[in-house]
Amino acid sequence: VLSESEWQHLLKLWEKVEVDPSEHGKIVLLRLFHDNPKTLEHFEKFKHLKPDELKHSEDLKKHGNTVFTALGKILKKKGHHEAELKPLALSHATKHKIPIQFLQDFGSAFSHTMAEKHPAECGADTQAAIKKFMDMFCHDMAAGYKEHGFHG
Ligand code: CLN
Repeated sequence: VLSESEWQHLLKLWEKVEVDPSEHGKIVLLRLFHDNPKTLEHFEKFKHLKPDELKHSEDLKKHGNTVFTALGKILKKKGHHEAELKPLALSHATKHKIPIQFLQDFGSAFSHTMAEKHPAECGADTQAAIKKFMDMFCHDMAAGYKEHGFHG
């Protein structure tokens, strides 16, 4: 459970993200694909692109926007995100078949990117809050996965 001040740190950071969600999403996804190339294999639409094509892909920006818009909606619920997580757990478990480990890797890529891009809004307290938030997200997604019989 996150404290009110931890949520406030995250919401303050998110104001920076919302200035350009597609660019933030793209940078985090590129970092994730680099750190764990297996994550890229799950994307039919990206896995055949060469590194340089991926880097300049408008479609990746579009997907970055999709992911970060969803993540922002979840974050703003400050833990009361059952309704937002339900469809995500369903699609990522049964359609995309994404192991929970990949969601954790996404959390690391997200946290590192934020620390690099927004050092002023991303001190030790905020980084700890990001970790708590992503742990909560992964925990709740894993619970959703189990309901669909996926033990990724
Ligand atoms: Fe994801 C599609 C949100 C992490 C792989 N993902 C979507 C959609 C989201 C979304 C909204 C579109 C609707 C849907 O299918 O459902 N993804 C998120 C959020 C996170 C996330 C939020 C993390 C916080 N997703 C992941 C990864 C995983 C992945 C851990 C691999 C690398 S990052 N997601 C997918 C795939 C799709 C998808 C393969 C389908 C993309 C497509 O072909 O359109």
